[in-house]
Amino acid sequence: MATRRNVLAVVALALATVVSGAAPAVAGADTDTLRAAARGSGVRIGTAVDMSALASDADYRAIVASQFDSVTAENVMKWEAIEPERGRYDWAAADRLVDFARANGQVVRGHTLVWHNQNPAWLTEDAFTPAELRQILRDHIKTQVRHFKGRVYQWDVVNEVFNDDGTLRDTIWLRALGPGYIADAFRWAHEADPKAKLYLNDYNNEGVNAKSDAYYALAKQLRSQGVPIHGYGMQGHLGVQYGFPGTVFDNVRRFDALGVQTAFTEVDVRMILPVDPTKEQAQAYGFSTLLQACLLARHCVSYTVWGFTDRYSWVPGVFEGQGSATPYTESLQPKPAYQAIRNTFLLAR
Ligand code: 9MR
Repeated sequence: MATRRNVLAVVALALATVVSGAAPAVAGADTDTLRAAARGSGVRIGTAVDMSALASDADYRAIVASQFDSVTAENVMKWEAIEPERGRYDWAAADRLVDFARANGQVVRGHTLVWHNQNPAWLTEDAFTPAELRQILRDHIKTQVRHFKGRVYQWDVVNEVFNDDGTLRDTIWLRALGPGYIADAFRWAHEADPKAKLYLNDYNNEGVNAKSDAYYALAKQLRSQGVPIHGYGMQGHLGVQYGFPGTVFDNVRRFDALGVQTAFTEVDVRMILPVDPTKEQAQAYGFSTLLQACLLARHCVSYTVWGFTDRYSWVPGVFEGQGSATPYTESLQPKPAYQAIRNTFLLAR
């Protein structure tokens, strides 16, 4: 693909472009939006969508529709939202997102089928036997994936199943079912929609480290056993105060070599407030670093920001004194990070 051949130029030029803020000229091309800049790159540009903002905020809605060609439900496809009581499914909000995406020519990433967080009380508070839990997990995965069959193109099948040291996270699933629950989850999802691409997904797994080593080993093992796992998702929750992992491309490349797709699934780059121009430039560099790794890889297919505006970002509510983590300000003005994402796509043309 021509785009991927040209992409080496990105590495050399992106930093200078990010710093100068100048957009590279692309003759005759509509490059006004992120989505237009990404066209032909082989990488989808996505955002997480807050469904109450989508319903109530027309400016927010217009940006989702115009700037992105992929969407992820920030919350409404999680277990507590989808199956609030055992066997009673509520598709309304998730269906609204899927319909919105279809109307705007966008694909949908499904997030998420198995997680230790945002589960309904009936699931976590009742004492089920291992056999019951296995049945519950199977029913949930099959019902949810079947409902969205053909409308959700990628699923985060298991989310955050490893600790940072590479050991498996202690969850109700691991305790009751043992590590085999991961392979089972992929098999059940695949049975329900054989065409959907099925992903592992986590945070702090962007560079080469103990956690991403564990994922690499798991992906290799599952592939060798014929388990239908197709993708490795890196959330990309970064912070300018920590610097950025230098081995992201090395990491992505080893999954490339396994024949596994990769995606950046929840990118945001927070900072300690107040905002200043240096932090904003560092932030732009962080966004662009992950996108460069994706553009350089053969099988990196999407890059999603976890909310595009500070108006609705999850960050200030969780990290006290931090914020400004997204590419648009609260008043929906694009930041240097926005320009950096756009320019990085344009440089890869
Ligand atoms: O952005 C989501 C926020 O609105 C929820 O309150 C939170 C609850 O855990 O989940 C946030 O999204 C998370 C995502 O689903 C998985 N990776 C980490 C994200 C940020 O916490």
